[in-house]
Amino acid sequence: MKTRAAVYVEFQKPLVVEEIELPDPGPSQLLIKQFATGICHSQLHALHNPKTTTPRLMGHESTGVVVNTGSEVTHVREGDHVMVTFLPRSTVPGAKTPLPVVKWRDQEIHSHGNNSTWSEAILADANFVVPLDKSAPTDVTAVIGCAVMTGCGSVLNTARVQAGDSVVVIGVGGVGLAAVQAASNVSAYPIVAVDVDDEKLAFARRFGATHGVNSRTEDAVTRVIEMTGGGADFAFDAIGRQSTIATLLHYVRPGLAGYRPEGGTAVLVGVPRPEATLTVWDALLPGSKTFKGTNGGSPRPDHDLPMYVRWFQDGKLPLDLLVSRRYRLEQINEGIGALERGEILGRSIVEF
Ligand code: CND
Ligand code: ZN
Repeated sequence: MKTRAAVYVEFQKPLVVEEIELPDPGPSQLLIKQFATGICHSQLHALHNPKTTTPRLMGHESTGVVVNTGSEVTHVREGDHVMVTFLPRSTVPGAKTPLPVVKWRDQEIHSHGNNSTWSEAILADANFVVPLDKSAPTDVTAVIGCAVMTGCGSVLNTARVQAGDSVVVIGVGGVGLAAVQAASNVSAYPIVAVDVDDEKLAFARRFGATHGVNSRTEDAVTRVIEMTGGGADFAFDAIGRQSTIATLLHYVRPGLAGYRPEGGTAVLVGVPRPEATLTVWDALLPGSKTFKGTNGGSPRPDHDLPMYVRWFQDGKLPLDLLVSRRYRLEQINEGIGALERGEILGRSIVEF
């Protein structure tokens, strides 16, 4: 079928919205007519990476309704509402998911990752599609597939933060705010948001941050060490810049031999540049600290994504606050530009 998508045609040039052609679903695939999709900072990294080949389709979180399924798809049916994510529901080591061959201007066009959701309709493998209860709204839930899964999952699954643990989240954008909310939901304390923007720090309080530190005007590491009495149990870098990676372990408390030998844990959530480095000597070794990465919040999508929908429905995850701006597909470059300039509180979405 023919549909309209945002196509990244040429390096560093604005995307164009044009017709693409999707093949019929293969046995494990399904055709989804989309409701909404999120604009994640990871897409900006990809757009600015000279290694990203063009033409290419982008986007990795969305909601939609199933309009057609392949013969092997059993967990959802035509008419079901679904969430699309970028990590698989199940993995057979070594096995590869076949990507659909999508055509644009009569040539084959590549998908960025397992799905490309900046499109009115998509063909996705069933492994990346999770049912969305029909009682849930179909717009704000579009950010569950990445921002929420990654941010909340990094706290719940990767770090396993417990009640009373102290947490610092550096960078409170779409992903960082979800991390703050998950920390709040497990009763972590204090929950310190660190950002370069006072408005974003104030916004983070609405997701459960108990303190805010502007790292542009204060020495954030020193402030967090003071607030937490020696360093946080957990620090999350939800930006991934060289400067934030380099300081991340300094926010975390050292272990104390003979008292509490294990140090705190730093989790890298933001996507770093491939050449990013970490100096391990003073930051890691003497304090017996742990440094971890997280791929999408170490999720089990079938379990985690519906849980986040229930959190929203129970008032424990304000997705209607997290989604602060809405665009049409034709405005995709406006949305990308606004995120780039740091103008988006939380996350923006494209509605179809
Ligand atoms: P978004 O742009 O919404 O948020 C970034 C936040 O960081 C904003 O609030 C900024 O004001 C703030 N900020 C920028 N520079 C600094 C600084 N030097 N110190 C403190 N704060 C700063 O981004 P997002 O939430 O969409 O994405 C955040 C990161 O997470 C980004 O690197 C993205 O690629 C990554 C990510 C990782 C994964 C994963 O699987 N690990 C999945 N999705 C996104
Ligand atoms: Zn993302």
